[in-house]
Amino acid sequence: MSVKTTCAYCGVGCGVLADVGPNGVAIKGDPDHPANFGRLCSKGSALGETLGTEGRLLAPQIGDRSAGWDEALDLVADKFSAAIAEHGPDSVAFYVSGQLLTEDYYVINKLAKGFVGTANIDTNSRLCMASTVVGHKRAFGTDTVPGLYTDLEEADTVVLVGSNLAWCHPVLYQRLAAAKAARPEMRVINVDPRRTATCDLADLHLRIAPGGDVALFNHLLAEISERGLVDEAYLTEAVSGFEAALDAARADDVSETGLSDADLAAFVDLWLANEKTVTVFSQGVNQSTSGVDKVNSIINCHLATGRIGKAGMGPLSVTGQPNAMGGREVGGLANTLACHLDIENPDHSKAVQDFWNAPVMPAAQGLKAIDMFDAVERGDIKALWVICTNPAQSLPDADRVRAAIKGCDFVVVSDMYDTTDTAQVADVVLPASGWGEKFGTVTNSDRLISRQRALRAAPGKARHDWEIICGVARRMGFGEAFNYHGPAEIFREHAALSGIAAAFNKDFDISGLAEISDDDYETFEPQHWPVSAVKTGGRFFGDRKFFTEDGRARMVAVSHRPLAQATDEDRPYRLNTGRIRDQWHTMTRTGQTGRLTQHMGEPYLEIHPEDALKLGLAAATLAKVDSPHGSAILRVMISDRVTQGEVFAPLHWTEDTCPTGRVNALVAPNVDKLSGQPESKATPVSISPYKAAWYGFAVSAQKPQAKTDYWARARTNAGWQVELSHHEVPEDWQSFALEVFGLRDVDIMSVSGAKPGSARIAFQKDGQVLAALFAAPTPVEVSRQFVSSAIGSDIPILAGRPGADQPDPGPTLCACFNVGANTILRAIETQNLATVEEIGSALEAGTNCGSCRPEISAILAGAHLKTAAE
Ligand SMILES: Nc1nc2c(c(=O)[nH]1)N[C@H]1C(S)=C(S)[C@@H](COP(=O)(O)OP(=O)(O)OC[C@H]3O[C@@H](n4cnc5c(=O)[nH]c(N)nc54)[C@H](O)[C@@H]3O)O[C@H]1N2
Ligand SMILES: Nc1nc2c(c(=O)[nH]1)N[C@H]1C(S)=C(S)[C@@H](COP(=O)(O)OP(=O)(O)OC[C@H]3O[C@@H](n4cnc5c(=O)[nH]c(N)nc54)[C@H](O)[C@@H]3O)O[C@H]1N2
Ligand code: SF4
Ligand SMILES: [Mo]
Repeated sequence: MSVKTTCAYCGVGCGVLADVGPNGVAIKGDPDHPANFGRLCSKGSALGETLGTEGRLLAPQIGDRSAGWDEALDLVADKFSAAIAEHGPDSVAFYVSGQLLTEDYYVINKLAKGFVGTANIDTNSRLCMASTVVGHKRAFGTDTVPGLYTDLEEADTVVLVGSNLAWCHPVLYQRLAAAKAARPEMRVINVDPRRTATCDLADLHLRIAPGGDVALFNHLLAEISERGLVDEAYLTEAVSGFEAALDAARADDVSETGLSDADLAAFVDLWLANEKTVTVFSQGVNQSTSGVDKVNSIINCHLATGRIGKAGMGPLSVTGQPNAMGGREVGGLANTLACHLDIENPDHSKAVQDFWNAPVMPAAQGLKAIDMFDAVERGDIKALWVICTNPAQSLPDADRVRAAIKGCDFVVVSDMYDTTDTAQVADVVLPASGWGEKFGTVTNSDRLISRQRALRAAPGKARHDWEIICGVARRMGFGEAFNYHGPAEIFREHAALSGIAAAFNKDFDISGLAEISDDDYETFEPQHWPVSAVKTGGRFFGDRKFFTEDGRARMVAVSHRPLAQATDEDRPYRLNTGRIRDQWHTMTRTGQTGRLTQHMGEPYLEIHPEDALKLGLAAATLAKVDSPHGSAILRVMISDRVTQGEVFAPLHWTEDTCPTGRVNALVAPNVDKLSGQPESKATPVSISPYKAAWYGFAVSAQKPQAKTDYWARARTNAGWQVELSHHEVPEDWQSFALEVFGLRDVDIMSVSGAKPGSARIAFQKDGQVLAALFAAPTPVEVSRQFVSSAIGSDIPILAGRPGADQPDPGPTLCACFNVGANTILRAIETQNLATVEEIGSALEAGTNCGSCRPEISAILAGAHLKTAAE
């Protein structure tokens, strides 16, 4: 049976065909889905491998014990009701997620805003899309994404700003790559301080100074005017604020971009050469103390030239999470109301209250994420419910946030796992169903609503989020409003409410779906909103009408502001953070499959060669990174992909996978004053070598446990691996290793290593390797691939690498066909391969999901450089 569903991860929102068979779930891209037309990236293709129930929370947890649902839900309802009765509705808070389905998201907002009567409900979208939401509202009057994905393909110039599309929106990147291959005259510009995989497609890479984006787009606006390319007729008819925006732009200092005159001129020329220009932006723009201004500086240029609302042009904010857009529709943020209505507008509030038949509505906006956890820390929040997100890990100043949550009187977490940093400090953990078990709708970056469908029942007693929320709501006495039979009923209610919102001149109108039958909801095909009697699908603003009071778009006068904190002698490096190709956030799901952990199995600090030299950091050693908020220990990756003075670290590691790799322990909680979104990419830090007495690498069939200063654990195809390091050499390697592996009664294959700090030990039973540890005073040089694949076999593992007849494949690049970097390099050299396509034909690498193609291309470029130098 093939089930049509939507991918669990990014905002591209790819359609998936899942074939549920006796031996597991086979995943394919849905050829008919308008987001991906059959493509999937490495994460999407591996969805079937993440459905295991190992480690899943199977029953509600109260403290350290399992409990029944009635007891747990009664407790949650009682604690929330008691706090509200004693301290008022604003003494409770909800912190939710852009990974909830629209139906879940709608009911939790209805509960908080309409029935508890608090706007203290915020979401991880605060860390993600909040700046765009405010920027859109300032420019358009509503939070509207004007264009469609097809605009990217039709554009002649595509500018990517603060967006590593190749790794973070891989299928959209592939659509762009295919369009560029078909029309090589298309130009791509990448604006990013780092040289990322996305540069593979770029004709021009602007290595902008962190935070320099407003100055860049202000320069562009000034040049648009200077060169007489302002669309005067468009401005007269449809836009206000041009003069002030231009004055501010002219007054700005372009040197803040850190770019050369030649780069700036090339950028302006390319932007202006083609009317069909799309500017794509994401976290390099949003996660900034100037985030909202960055968004408006981009939109200003599109408005000044009238390049919006038509095919192949416009600003395009790509959303991160699968339902970031849906969250905006239901009014998931503390400063928004359902269906793009305004929480502080009494008429809007009254309309929603009447529709919900709700007892109370909050009069003002609630606490935004950072303020919410400050209030938790102060003890102002007496009961907190965290759903589908892990704030103790993903918020800035994460150690402090974790302590605040721990100190809160009553904390509930709804998650699929109870091992998350937040669940670990909660009073009650409720088992939620996850992707493949739950069903409802999500909306992607181009307003496409698609269905997620269940492939199987949730394990144990896990329940759907909407069921859990309604269970609590009923127990709090709000039964009538929360007696839903299923997601279809919730969807219909949401769609009906959107019709009421539309009467207030709002864009989000899906009232055409308000009477969708259960059957039609079941078979619902992906559809772009709006869906109403007036308009269905398509672009916005082609009619030159905006959702402001006077119907005109607004250009906003913005000026460059420096980053919140300057680097100085004590903290001379700027820490940039972001994502890697094959992991999703805190890895609770992508970390379940060895296939995805083989690309990058450990957190790292990317640092420029000159800086590494200055600091005495050798490749693959460990660095200690400090900020006033906390510290981290990270593997040193020396590379000129980052510029001097800037370092980059990925955000995915947690207490459970690498306790010293939690980068948010370092990140300062500075926020954009308008959006409340934190500047997660620009914290000043100091860096020093971590003084390791030894380094280790271990593999085992069972999950290893370590107590060393540094450890990073990941799944492999045959079990687990752990990287280790400590400031002291263990007294006895053998007992140390047995403790790490939790083994007893095993055969010791051999022990060697006369030098202090070095050892090679393997344990086996019945001739099969169960575990092995390699330790050395310098970073361990065994082949990770070989060693981890030896688990469960009788291969002589202690050699640490394959025999001469079986060359070491090196770190996995192609996750689909398990092809390593060394294999690719060897094939290039021995078979004289010159293109990514030729490598694909020879090795299959890069021929399925294509996520690794930019990296294969980088290896090719490196190999050719080497040949040229020889
Ligand atoms: N593989 C993978 N894909 C994902 C996710 C994931 O966890 N893993 N998460 C999803 C989510 S929720 C999101 S929000 C998206 C995020 O998608 P992206 O925004 O593409 O990802 P990031 O890596 O956070 O940051 C993008 C880039 O911003 C750059 N940057 C930093 N500072 C500046 C600056 O001042 N100006 C400019 N112009 N650029 C800057 C960084 O160097 C980085 O390369 O990815 C989604 N897709
Ligand atoms: N330094 C730094 N920090 C960042 C960022 C950055 O770029 N740099 N990016 C920020 C951004 S853009 C984002 S979006 C956040 C993401 O940060 P988080 O939202 O904290 O990260 P996730 O790992 O996605 O958390 C989702 C949780 O929900 C659980 N879960 C999955 N499905 C379900 C479900 O159906 N129901 C329930 N109840 N639980 C479920 C998962 O097991 C997981 O624990 O991180 C932010 N933090
Ligand atoms: S690009 Fe990858 S992660 Fe994003 S929705 Fe598509 S398959 Fe899923
Ligand atoms: Mo995000």
